[in-house]
Amino acid sequence: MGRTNKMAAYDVKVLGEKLKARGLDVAEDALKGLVEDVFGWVEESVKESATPYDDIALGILPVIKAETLKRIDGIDGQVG
Ligand SMILES: [Ca+2]
Repeated sequence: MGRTNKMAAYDVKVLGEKLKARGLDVAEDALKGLVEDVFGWVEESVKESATPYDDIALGILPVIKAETLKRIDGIDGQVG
């Protein structure tokens, strides 16, 4: 439960609605691919960047990615 808004944490329906508003009406498989690519891109960038300030993200990104993918997998109501 968020403290300042009514969105449930990591609610993939909210993410889906945001993408739809941008003209991206994506199904479960496409959303999984999108999340894999975005998180992969961020992780690679964190490792390659000269600044040490983003390194802290490396510890938490895999956790957020796994949680997000788990929730996306529930979109079609079946595992896989
Ligand atoms: Ca599924």
